Amino acid sequence: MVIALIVWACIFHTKRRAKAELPPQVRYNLPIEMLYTLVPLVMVSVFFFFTARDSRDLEVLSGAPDVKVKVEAFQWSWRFTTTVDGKTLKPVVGQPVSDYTAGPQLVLPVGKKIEFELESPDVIHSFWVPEFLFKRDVIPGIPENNKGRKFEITTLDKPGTYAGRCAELCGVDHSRMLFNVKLVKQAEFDQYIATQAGSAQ
Ligand SMILES: [Cu+2]
Repeated sequence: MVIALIVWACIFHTKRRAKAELPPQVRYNLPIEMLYTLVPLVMVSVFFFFTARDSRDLEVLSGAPDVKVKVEAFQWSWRFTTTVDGKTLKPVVGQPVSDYTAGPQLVLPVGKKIEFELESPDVIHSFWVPEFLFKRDVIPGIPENNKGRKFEITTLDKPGTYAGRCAELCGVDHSRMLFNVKLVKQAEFDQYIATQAGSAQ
């Protein structure tokens, strides 16, 4: 359509050039100038409102999560350290893999509040479990106990194994920085804790 209009303009509007008449001028047209000032202003304000509201909600920490998980992202895998009822389990450490089911597995109970604390010793990574509809950059150098490295979510109500990945290009094996989150019922989670507790540090 654009090409057709260009061709049409080239063919039918070349002869008039000789007349050198100015087209209708719209400078100092107050209604139009107000319109193109106010419309973008309103649009940006609306976007800003929803962004500010949602980013505030996403940063809320209840301070009373059911499970705490320390997530260490490194080139190129993950280390998960789970703490439940004051008990810290042995960390789960992964290696670069090409299938998320082969990556490190984070076991969590369904429908519970989980507080994640993110840490990176090297470059920026991004913790992403697509099914959770949540993603957060793992930025090195944020001091401990800083709110910027924590977030809280409530896990899905559906047991299953969910793919997780790094969502920030972080080096040669970025695409193999895969992991999985296994959501289980509370009873099964308790059992998991019991089996892991023996090797707790
Ligand atoms: Cu990464």
